[in-house]
Amino acid sequence: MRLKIITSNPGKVREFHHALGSLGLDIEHANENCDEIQADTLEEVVLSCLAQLRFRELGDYVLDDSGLFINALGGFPGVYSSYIFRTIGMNGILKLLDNINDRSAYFECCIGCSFRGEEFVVWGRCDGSIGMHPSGTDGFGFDPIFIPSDYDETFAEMSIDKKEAISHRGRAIRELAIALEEKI
Ligand code: ITT
Repeated sequence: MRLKIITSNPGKVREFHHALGSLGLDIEHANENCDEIQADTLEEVVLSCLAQLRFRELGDYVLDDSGLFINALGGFPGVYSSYIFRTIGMNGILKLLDNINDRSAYFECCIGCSFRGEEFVVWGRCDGSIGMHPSGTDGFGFDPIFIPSDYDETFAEMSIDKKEAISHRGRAIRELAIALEEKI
C-alpha cells in the first residue's frame, strides 16, 4: 500500500519513512501546499489542511501538525512551534525559561489521514522536560532541548528507533497503523 506524506519538513519525512516502512507501507513524499490557519489546537490545523487538500486527487495521504507545549509558559510555543523555531529558536526558548524551576513540557502530534476517500485523525503525546542547554545532533527541531520523562538524554541524543518507540509521532503513527489495518 502506498501513502503520501505531505510536509515541508524533511525530519518528519524521515520519521514517517522509518516507522511506516517497517509496517510494510510504501511512503512517498509530496510537497503539496496547505495554508496553515491560525488556530488554538493542532487538530483544527489538521482538519483545515484535510479540507483544503480534499479535491486535489492526491490519493491516500497523511499530514502531521505537531508542537512543543511548555507548561510554565502556558503551553507556548504549542501551535506556533514552527514559527518560534524559525525565529527565536531553541536558545530563545531557553532564555524564556531562565530562572523558572518548572521545566516540564510535552510534545504532541496530530496526524490527519485521507484513506480511500475517508478522513480521520489520530494523536500521540510524549511528556518530558526542557534541558538546560541543547545536546545531541540527531533528529530535528527542538529535539536537542527535549528530555523525555524517565530518560536522561534528549531526543537528539537518541537513535531514530529509540525516539520512535517513545515519541509523540511514534505513538501517533502506531495509532495510524491500527486505524489503517481496520480499514483494509
Ligand atoms: P509541515 O507543516 O510542512 O509539516 P513544519 O515544520 O512547519 O512542517 P509543524 O507546523 O507541525 O511542522 O511545526 C512543528 C514544529 O515543532 C517543527 O517545525 C519543529 O520545530 C517542532 N517539532 C515538531 N515535532 C518535533 C519533533 O519530533 N522533534 C523536535 N521538534 C519537533
